[in-house]
Amino acid sequence: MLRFFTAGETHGPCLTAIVEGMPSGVKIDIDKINAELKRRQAGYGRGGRMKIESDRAEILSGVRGGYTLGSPITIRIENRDWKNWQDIMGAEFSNGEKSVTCPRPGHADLSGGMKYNHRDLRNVLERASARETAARVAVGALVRQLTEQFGIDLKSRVVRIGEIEDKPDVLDKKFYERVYASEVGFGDAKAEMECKAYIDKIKEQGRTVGGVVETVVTGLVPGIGSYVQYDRKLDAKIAFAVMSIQAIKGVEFGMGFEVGEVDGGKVQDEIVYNDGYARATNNAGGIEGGMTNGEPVIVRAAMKPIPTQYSPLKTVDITNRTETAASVERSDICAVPACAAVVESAVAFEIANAFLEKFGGDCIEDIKASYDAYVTRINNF
Ligand code: EPS
Repeated sequence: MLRFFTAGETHGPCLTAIVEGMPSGVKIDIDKINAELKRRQAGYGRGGRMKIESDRAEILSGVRGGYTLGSPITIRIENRDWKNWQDIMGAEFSNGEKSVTCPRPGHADLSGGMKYNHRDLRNVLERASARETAARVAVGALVRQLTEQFGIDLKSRVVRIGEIEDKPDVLDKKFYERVYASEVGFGDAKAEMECKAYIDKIKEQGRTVGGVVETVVTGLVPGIGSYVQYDRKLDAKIAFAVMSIQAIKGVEFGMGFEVGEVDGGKVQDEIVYNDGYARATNNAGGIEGGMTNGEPVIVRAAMKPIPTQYSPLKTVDITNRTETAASVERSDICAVPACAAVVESAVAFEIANAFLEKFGGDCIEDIKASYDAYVTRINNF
């Protein structure tokens, strides 16, 4: 079983992740982790922080000479902004400056302050910040280096940002090349231009904007996950992981919420046989009964607009309980393209974990033997 924890405040010295359960003998390319971190930092509408940071992963344990040892893997990402916050965020000394007492609607500020009894809401937002997703992206980029050896690939795109939608005809290699080169994560150049103008307009209004992102996983054999117990269902695990990402408000698979709008003949995917079992359509989004069915897994997530509004909303100052304007923390206008990289990483982790649950072993050789035996058996089914 794979597990991970993250630690770190957004203006602390660094973010740290510890990943437990990676088998031994997996070749790790740190450049692949750094490429995903870079992707998470990009996108039209990001705030000032991304100009300061240039996120890079450092592996402190569990990997030797480019191969996993089977022991816990520690990843560290330095916060370059720390040098500007040492006197405020130090573990041994804080001058108490930049305190926050006007909680932002939509952020963890107020409930977090009440729960942990913090009168300075900075103590909440420092950890609640989406900066933490850098650590999760590093974890996803690490563990998918195991599943990619079995032909499992993940790709993501932005479906919509606010009012602007990207409507591709086909999700082929060329389309994703355009998506990965696009500042808004769209494949269509005209929609991208419209979207950038739209984000500019939102910025002028002092507002932020959310959107919808989609991750597609290919190369999965049928039978990953299980129907026998609620907490072994792959879609449930993916939904949990994706919902746990800051600002995510909804998760759907395949046809998603539309399944409630049409009859069953238009929802269920007919089974066909061409040199192997397949589905004529993929409305299920690759998962039936909590298990992969061999079709691509399609996950979409809705991200709400980031809480900090440059034209602030109403709130209450916790020092005197009077109505006032919410505090303005440096923030992003739109972080939807970055969110696509984060969702992809969360999905990558759950896929790797479920893969190991099915083919688990302590070293890569045992996993390969188990995988090959299973593929041979189901090919004769
Ligand atoms: C983020 C870093 C943060 C924010 C943003 C995401 O850095 P800072 O607070 O120093 O500007 O830019 O987080 C939020 C807006 C939030 O509300 O969580 C990052 O690294 O992605």
